[in-house]
Amino acid sequence: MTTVRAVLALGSNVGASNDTLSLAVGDLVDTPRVRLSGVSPVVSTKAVGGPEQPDYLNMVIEVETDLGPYELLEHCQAVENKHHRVRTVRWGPRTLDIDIITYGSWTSDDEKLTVPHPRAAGRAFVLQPWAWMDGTATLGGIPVGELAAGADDFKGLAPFEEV
Ligand code: A4P
Ligand code: MG
Repeated sequence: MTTVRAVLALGSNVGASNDTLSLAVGDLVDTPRVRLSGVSPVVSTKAVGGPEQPDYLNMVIEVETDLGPYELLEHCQAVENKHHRVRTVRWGPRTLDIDIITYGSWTSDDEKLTVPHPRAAGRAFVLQPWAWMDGTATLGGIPVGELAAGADDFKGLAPFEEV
């Protein structure tokens, strides 16, 4: 059986986001077919794109999985649905979003599953937690920490602190 390392990005800006993120990580690995191999800190981020909306909490995890890429997408969407994800406007507020950022060295330009995630390389809310989780990570051959520092939303990115 082939095992692949995948990087997943989680985001939430509706409801008890910090709780949702930690429950979602538990749900994602609540199958022997997905094992957790890395967890980033949670960051508080300004919404990028979409309508006026609350700040997000974002984080990144790494998993080892024998699910195929489309099976992993279905699994991520089932966890989003469990956390009452409702799709209204594009880039609108959400209880939970889970994106597949990379899936081993597999690439795809299918609209249903584009990998690496087409917008990840320009988003500090994905890149910076990823760099903190894995200082050796690269995307398109460039260190993710370097990409994060060059992203438009890098300034003001802060670790989440519980109040
Ligand atoms: N899809 C294609 N490729 C992928 C992939 N690599 N991972 C398809 C996951 N899904 C992928 O996604 C729409 C469709 O994309 C899915 O049906 C799937 O088949 P969605 O989750 O329903 O909608 P979405 O997330 O609103 O769309 P999109 O375009 O993926 O949005 P983004 O690019 O993920 O942006 N600002 C901050 N600070 N933090 C955030 O987390 N997130 C977004 C969403 C915008 N601004 C944000 C944040
Ligand atoms: Mg999404």
